[in-house]
Amino acid sequence: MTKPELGRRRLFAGLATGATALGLGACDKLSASDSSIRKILESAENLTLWLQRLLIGRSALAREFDEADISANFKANGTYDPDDEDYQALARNKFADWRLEIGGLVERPAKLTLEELRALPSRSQITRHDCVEGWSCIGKWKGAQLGPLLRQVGLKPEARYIVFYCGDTLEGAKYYESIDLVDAFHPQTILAYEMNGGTLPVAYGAPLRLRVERQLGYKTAKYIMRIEAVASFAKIEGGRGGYWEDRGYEWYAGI
Ligand SMILES: Nc1nc2c(c(=O)[nH]1)N[C@H]1C(S)=C(S)[C@@H](COP(=O)(O)O)O[C@H]1N2
Ligand SMILES: [Mo]
Repeated sequence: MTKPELGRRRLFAGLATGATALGLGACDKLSASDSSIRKILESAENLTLWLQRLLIGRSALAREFDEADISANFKANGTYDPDDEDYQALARNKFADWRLEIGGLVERPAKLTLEELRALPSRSQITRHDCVEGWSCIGKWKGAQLGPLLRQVGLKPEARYIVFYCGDTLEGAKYYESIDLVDAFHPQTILAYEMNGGTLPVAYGAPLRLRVERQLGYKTAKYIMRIEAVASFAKIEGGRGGYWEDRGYEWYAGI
């Protein structure tokens, strides 16, 4: 996979130069009134998305590793023990009462138990998790592939994004995330219920977390409670498609 990596590095170098040319440091916050600068940055983000899809391909796999590469201590980040009452009640009962709700623009809304999820087409993968903070860990994940599950519930033609609603609250807001249908139907996009050969621990998102392997860690929603197919995420929470996106991170976090 050297070729895409080269392309990617060159691309990011180009984008970084673009941001510098605009006189923006990494930590500069854009005010809502800086709409022209915002538009340039947003078009740069779209460029990242489309160039990556062009260079790397819509279904190319993220690199997979060997058992020997698995990190001895996978860092738990963000929420690692939700203190939300409803989550705690579910955890106390070992998630026996937990159901994954699937709704929105689907033909057959569903509520699935963990048992039912485990019976769906699954995939195991050893991948590297890259956090935007600059650390990486390698872990082994097993879960239900999102694509077949979406086919089972039947997406309506207007559906363009899949939104994941989580059970944890960070500074007063529930965590949530979204991906487009290219990533949703990618073979490595799984709803993971196992990590490193055992049941997914609470610290890593029990009972179910998203693995989307060609994007940064913040896209990998932990503590998933509900999935919704939508035409647009403009009216959800802050309107930018995710908890961290609403606070300034890019919606497309390709790596
Ligand atoms: N529900 C939820 N999902 C989340 C987060 C969170 O705080 N809450 N943090 C994100 C971030 S920034 C990272 S790097 C990864 C961390 O996953 P880990 O704890 O398995 O390392 O989860 C992501 N998904
Ligand atoms: Mo992260």
